Parts: sequence; structure tokens; C-alpha cells
Amino acid sequence: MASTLLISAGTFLVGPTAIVPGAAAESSPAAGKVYYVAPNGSDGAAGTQAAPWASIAHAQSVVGAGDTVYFRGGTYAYTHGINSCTSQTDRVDAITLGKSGSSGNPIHYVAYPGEKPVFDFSRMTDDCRIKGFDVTGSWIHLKGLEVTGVPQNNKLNHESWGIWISGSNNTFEQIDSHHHMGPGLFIQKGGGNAVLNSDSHDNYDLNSSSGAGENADGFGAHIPAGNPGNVFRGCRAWGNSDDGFDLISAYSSVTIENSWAWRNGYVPGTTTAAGNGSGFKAGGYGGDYDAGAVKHTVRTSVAFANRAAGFYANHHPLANDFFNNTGYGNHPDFNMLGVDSSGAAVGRGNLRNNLAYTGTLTSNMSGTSAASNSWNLGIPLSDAQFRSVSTSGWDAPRQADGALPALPHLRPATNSTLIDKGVDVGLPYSGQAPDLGAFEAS
Ligand SMILES: [Ca+2]
Ligand SMILES: [Ca+2]
Ligand SMILES: [Ca+2]
Repeated sequence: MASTLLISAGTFLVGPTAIVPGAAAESSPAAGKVYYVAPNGSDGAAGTQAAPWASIAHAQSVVGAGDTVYFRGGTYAYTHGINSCTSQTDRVDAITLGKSGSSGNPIHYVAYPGEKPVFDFSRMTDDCRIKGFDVTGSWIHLKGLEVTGVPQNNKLNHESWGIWISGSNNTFEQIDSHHHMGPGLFIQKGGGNAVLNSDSHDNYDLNSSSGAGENADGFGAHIPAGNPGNVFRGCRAWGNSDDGFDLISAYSSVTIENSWAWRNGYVPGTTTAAGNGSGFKAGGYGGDYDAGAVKHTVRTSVAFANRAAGFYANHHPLANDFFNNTGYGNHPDFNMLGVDSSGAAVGRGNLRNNLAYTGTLTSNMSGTSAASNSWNLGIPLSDAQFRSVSTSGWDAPRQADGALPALPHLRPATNSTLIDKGVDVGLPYSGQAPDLGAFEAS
């Protein structure tokens, strides 16, 4: 199923072709030069596998469009930004990726196959807001990097950021962003960015001036108008103190698909309430009606055990599409609270083939377009409808190609009454019709 959905971005199709593990980039005639960086390298070296560089900053100064930089396994530790705080509310970057590739020839910064490069920002001492990776360029491809520990070193700001994006047509693939004092990955502007098979977890902004935990989302896109094509696919967000995925104040449409969100809204690793706690917060503009609202899409995704809603409209002024999602044990599973042009609360959402089970099922459905969902069809639900209802193991290692782990959890059991009860919404399915929920029985 994943392969049928890997459709849109030329960036995505070109990148992995050049860097399939075991297939050396230099063997591809379309590929550019290949360089190496290692924790024990030297920026005065040649940048070869035998004599690697030490820093991504130096690599960037040399590379051009179509080139590949391999990062060997180990820890790349940062203690201060490349610029200095001019005030306690200023911003510094640990790493700025400002050099762009080009269409069909992105710059690749990727893990050496089978190894895990870890960018550790936990020892940064800058007394202002910090961005771990500040991606201002376009046509850049990051793959297989672990990014962790961006701190807040004072209590005067809302958050720091693991990865901040303001460029376009970038690809973030198999990124593991965690334990930041702010969002794991945040798209501020730019279009055509693809976040693929990536994880963001255990982020907690303890020192936020707006309240501890209120801003550390797993993934966010908060983009101006004119920035279409941002997508999150195959991503997981768990244990973040605010929301799993957050599209508040986004004025260009965003798609989230094949993604999972669980146990957001708590101090990580505890049951202590922290920030907002939605799995998928699909829009909104601070609670007010906004004539610039756009439609987002959330589909084939799973939310469970979030402190608040699994799937939340967040006062969105128009109907987003929610297709083939599974909400399990959220509060509620689907909350379609919207706002009309007079500012009154109303249900907003187009919902098809969704499945809500345990927790509170729905709220604010009056005013939505909801059909062929489990609660509309009155299908009796029980644990026996599923191969498993376990809430453990969702953070298991990914498959070799980066795909989500193949788990039995919340998938239809053989002969489940969830099978073939949906309607065609343009997504792939097997059998006579789509099944209800995020997983199609094979
Ligand atoms: Ca919040
Ligand atoms: Ca949030
Ligand atoms: Ca089916």
C-alpha cells in the first residue's frame, strides 16, 4: 500500500534512487559527487571515505546540486550556535542548511547505510531560542539522521525547535527527532516539502513562557498561503507534550497520511497532563473564523490514547477531509469542532470510512458531512473485530526501507465486520470495497 501512495514529489523519486543502501551513489550516472563526514573526521581532510570531514557545515560549503554527503555513525555534538544571541529572545542556529540543490538534483545529506549518525544538541548553552537544523534552502534531502536534545536555556520564549523548515521541495526521510524542548519538526513556510517515514517523540518544552509543555508538537506545518504540497507520510508522533501533528494557522493545504499518533499531551513517559494533547490537530486559526482557511486532508492514519482528541478540527472554518482513519481510546476519537462565519461553534469535516472504538467516540458532529463511518453504520465493535488491540509496540523499529513496522494492532481480524463496509474515496483497497479504519485487510 505504501508504494502505491508514493506518488507526488520528484524530489522524493530522485533522491532514494541515488542512495539505496548498497548501491553506491557514484554508480549512478545521474548522481553527483560523493563525500563523507565522520565524528572522528577533520574538515581539513579530503572528504573521502578514508579521510572524512568532521562537520556538516564544511560539507555544505563544498557540495553542489546532486551531490551526496554520507554521515558515518556516532555522535555529532554541538555546544553553541553558529551565531550569537543578541538578546534572550533572539534565535540561533546550530546548523543552517541554506545551500539549495535543484529540481531533480537535490543535495543529499544521508546516513551511511547501516549506521546511525546522531546530531546531539543537548549541551548547547545559548541563552535564547535555538534551532537544531534550520533548513532555509530548497531541494535538500535528509535521510537517516537522528536529531536530539535542543534545549530551552531560559524561560522567556515559547519554544526551541529540533528541525525548522522555511525552504521548499525538501525531503526529510527516516528522521528520528526527539527529546527537544520544542517541536521535533516544524514547517514555517515553503511548499512541496515531504516528511516521509520519520519519527518525532518525547518532545517537551518545560521552559515555555506560555506554559510548560504547550508548544512541543511532534510535527507541525504553519505555512502562509501559496505554499502547496507539504505532506507527512508514514510518520509517527508519540509522547510529545503538546500535539502529535499540528496544522494550526496553515494557509496552504497539507496532507497527512499513513501516520500514527499516540500518548501526546502528557509529560513524556508519564500520565501527567501537559499541553493540548491531540493526535492530529487539523487546522484552526486561534479559534476565530478566518476567510483564508484552506482544506487539509488526514487519511489512513491512527490515533490512540491521546490525552485529548485523536482527530481534531480545532475550530477550523471549513470542512477538512478525514478518510479511513482509526481513533482508539482518545478523548474523543473524532472532535469536529469548527467555527462558522459568525464565529459560532459548528461541526466541520468530511468524514468517510473512519473507525472510532473505545474512549469517547465523537463530538461536535452536527454540521459535518459524515457517512460510512463505524458510528454511522452502527456496526457492533468488540476486540474480536481486530487481530490485536494492543497499545504496545507501536514504536517498534521500522522496516528496512523505512516503512512503518508491520503490526497486527487495530487491523481487521479475519471475517471482521469492518471489512468492505466503506465507500470508495479514491484510495487503494482490496476486496469489494474499502474497509473501515486505517488498515485494509489483505
Ligand atoms: Ca499548545
Ligand atoms: Ca500544538
Ligand atoms: Ca476491503
